[in-house]
Amino acid sequence: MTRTALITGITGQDGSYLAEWLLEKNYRVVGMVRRASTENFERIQPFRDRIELLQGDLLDQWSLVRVLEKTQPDEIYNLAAMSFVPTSWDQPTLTGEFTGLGVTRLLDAMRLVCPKARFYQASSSEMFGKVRETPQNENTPFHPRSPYAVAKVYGHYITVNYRESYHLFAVSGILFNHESPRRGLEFVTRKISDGVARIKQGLASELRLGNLDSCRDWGFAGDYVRAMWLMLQQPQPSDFVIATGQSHSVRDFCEIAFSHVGLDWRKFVRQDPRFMRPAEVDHLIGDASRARRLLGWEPTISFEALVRMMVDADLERFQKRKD
Ligand code: NAP
Ligand code: F7E
Repeated sequence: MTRTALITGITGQDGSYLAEWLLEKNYRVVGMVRRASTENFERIQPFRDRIELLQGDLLDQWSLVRVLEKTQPDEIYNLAAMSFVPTSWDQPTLTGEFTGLGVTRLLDAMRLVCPKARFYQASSSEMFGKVRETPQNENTPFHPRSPYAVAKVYGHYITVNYRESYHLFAVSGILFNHESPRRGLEFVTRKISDGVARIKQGLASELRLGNLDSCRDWGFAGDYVRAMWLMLQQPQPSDFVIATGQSHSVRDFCEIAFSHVGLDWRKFVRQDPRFMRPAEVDHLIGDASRARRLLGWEPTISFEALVRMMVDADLERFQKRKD
């Protein structure tokens, strides 16, 4: 029988990869989108005619109830959030509404309309923040360092709480940074790959960045959406860390990205205090051994291959514009 999945945040990086993965598995895929004066469907355009879109907003409880009533999903993937960390200092309460309370609204709607569905919450390694141990696993205490991360901790615990209180199949995936050519342009990896392509094409002469020392465990988004699906196929609901187990600095990313096109990053990258954060997360590295053991999940793309993939995609984008 055809299974139905509802994805909130389908227009985002992960939503688009997850929709593709579920379509391959013959799911009926329904995406929840918020109303905008101009459609923002670039990432889902290639398979737009194979999915259904319904309007709803994490801020509006009844819109969520209506979306669930119309969809009657077997699986719900809550990927929608205000996901850019710096913006969360400028809009802390709105971030709390979307990224934190929005999770409760969706869980309550599910409890009312489809309590037998399975629910995935997009939790984040940012919750570890000022890390208490290295590497971080499912039992590492949280110390969030931004309003975004604080909201994600709330979203994480409300998911655990609804599982324990109401016996919902609700799980939280604690995903470390994952990137791709579909990453938003403001995140550091895409900012670098886009900057390298611009410089290579003669469209820019420098790239201004913030903290070059911070380290992240970066993987490929296409690999990470598989882990989301696997979590909802388990006999019992539980939470998982998803990561590569390798950490690199922003400087490392620059070095590989620039050298891939034959340039020396030191000639082009400038540090700019505008991109420094009021409180930084210095070093993240995940231990995904539980996911390897129980889900059979493995990343397939190395850090170096990821950097090259992103630079090549941006170079091609600029090349196409020229042709
Ligand atoms: P993204 O590209 O920023 O996508 C976010 C999505 O949320 C977009 O589709 C956006 O819609 C939607 N959205 C925002 N506010 C909404 C609202 N009020 N109502 C309905 N939809 C709303 O994020 P991503 O990188 O794909 O990440 C997906 C999820 O995983 C997010 O929750 C993020 O916080 C979390 N996460 C990401 C990473 C990572 O490294 N990528 C790691 C851990 C966790 P619009 O197109 O209308 O803006
Ligand atoms: O920053 C440093 C910055 O914005 C990474 C989101 O998907 O992953 C993402 O959050 C690091 C930080 O991602 C610039 O200070 C230096 O230390 O790419 P980012 P993030 O903050 O790690 C987690 C897991 C999520 O859950 C989030 O939703 O790079 N950095 N210079 C810079 N960062 C940016 N954005 N721009 C710079 O110029």
